[in-house]
Amino acid sequence: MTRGREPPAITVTSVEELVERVLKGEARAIGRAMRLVDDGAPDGYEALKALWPHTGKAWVLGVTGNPGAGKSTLCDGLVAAYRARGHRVGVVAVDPSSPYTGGAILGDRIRMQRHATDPGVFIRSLATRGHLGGLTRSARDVVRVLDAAGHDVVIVETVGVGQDELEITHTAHSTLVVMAPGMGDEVQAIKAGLLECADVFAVNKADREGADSAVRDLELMISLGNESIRALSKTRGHATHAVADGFVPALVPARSSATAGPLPERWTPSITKCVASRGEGIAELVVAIDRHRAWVEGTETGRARRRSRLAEQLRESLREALIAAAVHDLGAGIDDAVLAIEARAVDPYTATERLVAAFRAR
Ligand SMILES: Nc1nc2c(ncn2[C@@H]2O[C@H](COP(=O)(O)OP(=O)(O)OP(=O)(O)O)[C@@H](O)[C@H]2O)c(=O)[nH]1
Ligand SMILES: [Mg+2]
Repeated sequence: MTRGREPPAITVTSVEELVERVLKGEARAIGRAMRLVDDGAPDGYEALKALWPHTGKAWVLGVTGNPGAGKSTLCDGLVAAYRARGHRVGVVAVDPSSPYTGGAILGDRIRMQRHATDPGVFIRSLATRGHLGGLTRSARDVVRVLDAAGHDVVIVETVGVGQDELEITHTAHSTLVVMAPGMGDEVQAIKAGLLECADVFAVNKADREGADSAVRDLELMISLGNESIRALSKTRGHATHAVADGFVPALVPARSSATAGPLPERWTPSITKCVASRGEGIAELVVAIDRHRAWVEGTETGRARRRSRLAEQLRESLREALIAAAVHDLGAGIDDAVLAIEARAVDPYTATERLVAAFRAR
């Protein structure tokens, strides 16, 4: 992990002390806890256990979209807007380390530089390379540390290029997808998986030509509903999570229902035009995010969505733990099974059944 602010090393004698200092919001303790958590160190898990009762207060905003769409510039504007409200803000910038963007971390830092010395803002970069336990887990746990440390809003910026990055949007309560005109067919240019995870759209770089047509394309896509998204997803081989998440866009203009009136049973993504580099549209974007938060917190569908994310996370960690336990307990039995399968003495299906039975019998 690379560090947003370089905290001098701190000496803590115990996990309890570290946790206590994180809860007080001490930047150096937060940095230390994040490193432990990111490394998957046993102390990191102990800290997370103790921090858990203090989490659940932060609103986690995922910000994603194509490389260079203006995500970091928008994040910078959002941080300023939330700070103006008196909120403490955490930012987790995920560097894709991909050929798409060479210096994302550098770019993110520069873009959010003006907040670097604000004690109410904690910026942390996560590199995608070398994450044994998975980037999603790492991002989620780092967000939890920021949450427990008293940040009211935690923004997670990721480039929406890979499955990992898409998965990260599942750690967020609201997902903002940033698009920019001038990439040809904008809606086509963006991944179908990204389209369907959007709660709020920002059409950034509205100072450029093509912003209005990008908005129209999005509106059309939203009004056509899930079918078009699913069709698009299929052609691109993405799994769809939309239905389970209660994302079934209604046949109404996108912008009207999502920003005013009583909360709808089904969420319709809103679209906000922005010029992030001039701070334009940020206030409207904050309103749109507030509205989505009100929906998640105020409707049964919204609450069910939050719960299904928790269930998903629990299943995932259960899967990891069970596999580790099985591999540990069955040991040589697995190697023997591989040899037997190779010799065609047993088929892989029966071998699996036998191994499961052996594991259960222990
Ligand atoms: N014309 C125009 N340029 C913008 C706007 N917002 C951002 N930019 C510029 O677009 C470039 C990319 O902005 P970033 O905020 O770094 O974009 P990003 O999506 O975070 O990029 P990556 O993290 O590298 O994927 C920068 O040069 C910004 O100054 C805008 O509203 N209009
Ligand atoms: Mg960026």
